[in-house]
Amino acid sequence: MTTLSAAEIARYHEDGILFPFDVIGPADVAAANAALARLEAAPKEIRKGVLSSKSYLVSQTLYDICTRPAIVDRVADVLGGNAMLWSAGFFVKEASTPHYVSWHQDLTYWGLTPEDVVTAWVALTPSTVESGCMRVIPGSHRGAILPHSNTYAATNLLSRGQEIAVAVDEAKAVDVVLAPGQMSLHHVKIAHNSEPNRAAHRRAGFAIRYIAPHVLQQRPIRDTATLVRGVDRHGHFAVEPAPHGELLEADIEVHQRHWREAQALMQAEAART
Ligand SMILES: O=C(O)CCC(=O)C(=O)O
Repeated sequence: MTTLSAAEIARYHEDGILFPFDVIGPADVAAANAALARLEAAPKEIRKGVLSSKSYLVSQTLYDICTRPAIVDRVADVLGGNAMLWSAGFFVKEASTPHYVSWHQDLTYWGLTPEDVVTAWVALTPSTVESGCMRVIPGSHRGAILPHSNTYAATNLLSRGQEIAVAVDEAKAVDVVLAPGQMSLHHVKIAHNSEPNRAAHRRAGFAIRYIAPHVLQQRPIRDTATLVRGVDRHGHFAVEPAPHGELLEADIEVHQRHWREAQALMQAEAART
């Protein structure tokens, strides 16, 4: 078992961030990058969805990574023992491009309560200060959800360009530098961002989101998840089927059902703000 020590668990709850952990080897990193390339080459009408949400529903390779003990054991430790896989998607910045991620807190938009939600961010290429690694404000998850606004900035990688609408004290920011195959764990309410990639190589990360089974989805959507550790005594999320291969039609259909519903809800919510 790749469990966390009591001190590491305490540090996660104190800081809202824990890294680095070696979780997948070079062959897995290559397989994950190949899976990413397959999704990037998928037909336009499904591409955005499979790259940004529940990617493991359409790829056995990605499902395998999301269920790896090296990741799930540690995730379960910070979630209190049981863990469900809720979503996963890629954050890709090509070499020397202006794309960035604005300061935000994930919980603002996800409708999940309580806050027992964690992201395992797995580096698939070097994630350095130069290539625009994630930056976090340790401890910010212990404060309130800050006001956010939708900027829709063209080079913002977030779907609505959502951004914390008050000043963030960047002097407190910590660079989450990761080598390929390493992961960080970040709390759903921690303030985080990332700058453009100034390096000569692509920066790619696979952000895998996990929840404790008692978490509830408050938004009006039939949400789904996959139990990956322990027991689910709550049944708050419909059970997801495991994928049967790589981008197979039946798996894509399962994925698209959820994606279409999520998109419709997001548009309705955006129209109200
Ligand atoms: O990969 C990045 O630069 C940002 C990742 C992020 O916002 C997230 O995983 O919640």
